[in-house]
Amino acid sequence: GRAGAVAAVDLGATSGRVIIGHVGRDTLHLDHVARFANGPVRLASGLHWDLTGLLAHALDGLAQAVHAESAIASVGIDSWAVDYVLMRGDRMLGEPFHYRDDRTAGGVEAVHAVAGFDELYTRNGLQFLAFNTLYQLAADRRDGHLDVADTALLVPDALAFQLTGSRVTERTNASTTGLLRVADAQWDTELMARLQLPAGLFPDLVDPGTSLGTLRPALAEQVGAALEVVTVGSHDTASAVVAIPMADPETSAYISCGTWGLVGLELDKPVTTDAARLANVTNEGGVDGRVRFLHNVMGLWLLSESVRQWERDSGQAIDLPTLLADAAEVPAASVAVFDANDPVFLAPGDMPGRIAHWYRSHDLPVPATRAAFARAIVESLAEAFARTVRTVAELAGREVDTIHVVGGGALNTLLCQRTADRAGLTVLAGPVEATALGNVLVQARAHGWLGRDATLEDMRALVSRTTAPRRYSPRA
Ligand code: LFR
Repeated sequence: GRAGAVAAVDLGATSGRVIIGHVGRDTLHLDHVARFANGPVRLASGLHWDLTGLLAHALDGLAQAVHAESAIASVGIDSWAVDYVLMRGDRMLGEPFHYRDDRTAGGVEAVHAVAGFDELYTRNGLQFLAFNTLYQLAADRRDGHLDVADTALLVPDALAFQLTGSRVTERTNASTTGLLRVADAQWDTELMARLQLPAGLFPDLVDPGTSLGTLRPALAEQVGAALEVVTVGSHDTASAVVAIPMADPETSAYISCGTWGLVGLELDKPVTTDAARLANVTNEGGVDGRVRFLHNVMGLWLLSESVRQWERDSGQAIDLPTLLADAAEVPAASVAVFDANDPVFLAPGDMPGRIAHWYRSHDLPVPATRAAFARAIVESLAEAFARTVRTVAELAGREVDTIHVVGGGALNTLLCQRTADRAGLTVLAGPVEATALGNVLVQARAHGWLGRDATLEDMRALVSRTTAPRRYSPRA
């Protein structure tokens, strides 16, 4: 069958990458061509993206990709959700805020004074997260930024605009703004009016797999090819879910585990019952209109941010595999579980200090060594994962027998095993690169390489044939 090559630009919490995907009916293979830093920048105004720097790195990476593989047909961009750049005409009004900036507390109050969480949940189906776009926009409105902006572009859409000049809003990412109706995945213009957000602030919605045209001529020259830009599940989690090799979504749960642990199910229809709202479970929009019924658990952020603090303290690099091997030797029963969902862990900074404070304020012993800390983090994540799988299954009325773990967390054997143990369910770990795979698969389908009517199930079957998951059986 026909196969071809596409490029993925994936912007994650610590790095951005440019990856080539070779995709066809029997082919699915990634080549990593470029990696660059993507940490938040602390400007005087708060925590920001460096979107301009990322654009330059992405262009360099695409030039390298074209150099390595001249037949690249298109590029797709994904990143984390909710963040956006304000524009006036073609001009960016400053670097976008990073969602871990704490300016949104006032935004939450302002929004809830107009529409309470119960009402919001029936309209948009989203779990409460203080950084959701609508709260960030309320903070911007308070600070006067919306007086000069005419458009807001979600981050992957903002990069696509820089590349092509096309202004769109990709639908899976739009579903995380709080401004999309869960019932029909269209803009909630009535809510926007009540929140005094300008009508048409976000451009028209498009689905994954839509062509946005080719690179602007100057950029095509720089990259060495007039690449087409194609939308993908531009919310990284939406792309990751595309590539989860679920044999049967009815009996499978998943954990997209990187910086965050997104724990949930794929559904055909949203569940916005009182019980789902009280459990704070979200209904985000997936590729092909599927629903990502999930809850955000803090994820490996707890570990990576702890490691960063210990490295700052000691001035020495910490080897993560060694730390995790030491953690595996610490008896599970010797560490207490903490609440991995506590919002005190959201902001960057001294993570071991905040975890120690959590233990002390709950009258529980603070882990005595770094290995014990790491073990406590793994146990607490595994417990939150297992509990959340039970919750989402119960809320959706499903019998789950398998948990798929994808993303970087699939490499963490201790976490996978302890999740299996605490859930009493089989864990299938991998692929690690689910997000990039989902990105390139959706582009390949748009090009007709998988058959135009290829379904998510067809794409997942291809993932199954080309990557072997690692199995963890629950232990007593
Ligand atoms: C994961 C993710 C989550 C979203 C969080 C913030 O990278 O996209 O799905 O809730 O980041 O945007």
